[in-house]
Amino acid sequence: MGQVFRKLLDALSGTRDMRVVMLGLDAAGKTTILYKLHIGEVLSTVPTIGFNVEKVQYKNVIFTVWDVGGQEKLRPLWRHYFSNTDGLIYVVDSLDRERIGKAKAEFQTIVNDPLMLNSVILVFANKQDMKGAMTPAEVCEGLGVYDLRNRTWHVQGTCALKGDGLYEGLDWLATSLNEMRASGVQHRLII
Ligand code: G3D
Ligand code: MG
Repeated sequence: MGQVFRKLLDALSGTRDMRVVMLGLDAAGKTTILYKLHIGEVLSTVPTIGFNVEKVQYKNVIFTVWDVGGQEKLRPLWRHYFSNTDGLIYVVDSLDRERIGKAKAEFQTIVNDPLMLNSVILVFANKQDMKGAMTPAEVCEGLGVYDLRNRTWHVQGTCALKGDGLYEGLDWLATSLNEMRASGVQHRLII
C-alpha cells in the first residue's frame, strides 16, 4: 500500500508544492488513514492558534489533517491552511447517521470557502466494514455533494482499518490534480 501510494505521489511531485487537506468530524478515521498511507513521519502539532494539526510531507506533496466540527471560534483560523489547497479529502464515518447533518454543515462551509474553490474534492465514505453503514451514495446525499456545481469530486467507500479503497481514491485524486496542473489552473486569492 505504502509503496504503491508513493509511486502515485512521485507522479504528482512536480515543480511546485501540492497541498492536500484531509478533514472530517472527529472519529471519522482521518488519523487512521494518514498512518495507513505510510507517506512519511507524521508530525502532530498544536499551533499557537489552538487546534491539533497532523502534517506529513512526501517530496513536495504536503498533507495536513485536522478535526472539524469543534469549537466554532476556531473555524476562521483554518483558513490559514486552506490557502493554495489543491485537494480536499473529506472523511465521513458512514456509521454515524446521527452526525451526518453536522458533517454536511462543515463540508458545505469548507467547500464554499473562497480559498477552496479550485480544489478537487475526494469524499471517503469510511467504515464500510461496519454493518448498517451508509453506502457511499447515501453519504454523498447526506453531505449535499450532488448539489455542488462546477466542482470536480469523487466518492470512494473505504475501510481505513484494512486500507480498502484508499488507493483507489488517491489514484483518482492524483489523476485529477495532474489534470488540473496540466490545464494550468492557478489559485486565485479572493479576499
Ligand atoms: P479521526 O482521526 O478522524 O478522529 P481516527 O479518527 O482515525 O482516530 O479513528 C477513530 C476510530 O475509528 C478509531 O477507533 C479507529 O480505529 C476507527 N476506525 C477508523 N477507520 C475505521 C474503519 O474503516 N472501520 C472501522 N470499523 N473502524 C475504523 P478507536 O477504537 O481506536 O477509537
Ligand atoms: Mg485524528
